[in-house]
Amino acid sequence: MATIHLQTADITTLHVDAIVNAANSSLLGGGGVDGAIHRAAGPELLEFCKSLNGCTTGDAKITPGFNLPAQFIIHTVGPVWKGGKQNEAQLLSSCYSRCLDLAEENQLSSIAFPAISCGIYGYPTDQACQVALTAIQHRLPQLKSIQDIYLVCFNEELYQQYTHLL
Ligand code: AR6
Repeated sequence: MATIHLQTADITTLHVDAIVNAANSSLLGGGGVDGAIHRAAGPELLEFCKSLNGCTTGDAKITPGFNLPAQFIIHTVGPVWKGGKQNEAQLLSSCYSRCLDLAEENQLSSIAFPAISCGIYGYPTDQACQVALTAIQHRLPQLKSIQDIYLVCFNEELYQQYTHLL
């Protein structure tokens, strides 16, 4: 059974098989963690992403990590928070699930998630952490290659939320 770890870090520095990017549907870069990942991975990432034809909300696509210590980047598109009645929870859950699918398909053993949708997309942190944990815990029994799942807390509030829930 895979282990869930809480990690306070800049996700771009992690030596894991894959880091997850909270991207937008163009997959062509942006602010927040997306901007940090593109800066750290280098311009080859943008060139590669141009061939992917974007990504729909709740889905994910994998690329090499280029200059990152992580071997792969799994780009997922979280929902924009619109009050909670626009299927946001299901879409956010799908992001975590699809990222785990891609990690398994590529036989990866470690994956690190940022708090998808919790920045620019405005998802309330407490609810997003609950959705993330439920989605991951639901999948734990079926995971074969994944051994370590890192929930990366970029700020203290996130760390407190996850600690409270775990
Ligand atoms: N390492 C780990 N976590 C980080 C880092 C980092 N280096 N930088 C930010 N975070 P956000 P979203 C946290 O806004 O809400 C982009 O423009 C941050 O504190 O990056 O899904 C995309 O292109 C927050 O908890 O992603 C999209 O347009 C979490 O990562 C849009 O933002 C997610 O915040 C996506 O918005």
